Amino acid sequence: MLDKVKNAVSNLSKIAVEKQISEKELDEVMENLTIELLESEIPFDLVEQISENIKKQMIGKKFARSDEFKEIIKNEFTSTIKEIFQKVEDVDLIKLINSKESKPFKILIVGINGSGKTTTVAKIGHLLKENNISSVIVAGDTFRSGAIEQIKEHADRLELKLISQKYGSDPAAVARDGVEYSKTHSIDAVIIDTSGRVQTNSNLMQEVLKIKNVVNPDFTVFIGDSLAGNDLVSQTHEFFKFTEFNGSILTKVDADVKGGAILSILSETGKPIIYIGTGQEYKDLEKFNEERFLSGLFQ
Ligand SMILES: Nc1nc2c(ncn2[C@@H]2O[C@H](COP(=O)(O)OP(=O)(O)OP(=O)(O)O)[C@@H](O)[C@H]2O)c(=O)[nH]1
Ligand SMILES: [Mg+2]
Repeated sequence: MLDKVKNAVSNLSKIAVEKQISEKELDEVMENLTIELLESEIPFDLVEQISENIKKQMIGKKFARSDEFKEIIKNEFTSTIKEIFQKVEDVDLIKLINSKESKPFKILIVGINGSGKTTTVAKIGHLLKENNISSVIVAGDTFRSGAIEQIKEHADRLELKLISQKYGSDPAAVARDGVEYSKTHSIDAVIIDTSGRVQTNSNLMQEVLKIKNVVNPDFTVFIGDSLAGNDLVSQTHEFFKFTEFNGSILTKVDADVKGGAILSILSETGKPIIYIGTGQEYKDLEKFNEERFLSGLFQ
């Protein structure tokens, strides 16, 4: 992860140890570093902040060893990223569900089309089952053709009850059915899938808001495709504005991710990444590990 960042750091350290670096030279070097950091999809604000801090510590200094300079960069990255992590609350979905007294715990899944919502709904159903939490799935995508069959297949494979209506029906009504069913059958959790949308598609955004108003979810999860790169920043921003989601799940992290997107989501919203999707199987849902993310940056 973040190979580009590693290269930038190592190039920069070669220059600095050769001679004492002037402000002008430093500017040039930092500009290159900035470009490389942006290419690794680290959000602009953070790149600026990191670059400024490194510059302050660098001007006029001559380093005895290249390691010394690498340390400065590493420390600067680590402390900036740790600061972001510290602002984000730590959420354990399983604990949240178990601590809710009145059943069911309602989970609403939102995100743009193809981001991995339906797959993640199934993964969550599987995870809850493993934790002895009963759940039903709501086929809240009544819009895209094939969506109901797709989620039915997952529900059947997981042996979970699916609440659905026909195509074109009101997703908020289907979600309400799911909640009512759960109440009468003492089900612990309801997982509500929704239709994919582009973040500017206001009709679909209104649809999500209606579901929110009708069922009053306990936890709204934004599903972000980690391969969406910089577009993920604007998606996150738009969805957060409309839905005020409580946390996100980043999918497709098993693919070649540049990594900066993870920081975008956290710094944009201050809301936690509760899981990451690491494959297409039900078991491929892992807790996001901050320490592992950080240590991966400077392996
Ligand atoms: N490799 C990998 N593929 C994933 C992951 N999550 C989802 N996918 C794949 O991404 C594709 C889209 O997933 P869906 O779950 O259908 O996405 P969606 O958001 O429900 O899409 P729409 O219903 O069209 O809005 C599928 O081929 C999934 O198998 C993941 O964590 N890793
Ligand atoms: Mg779907």
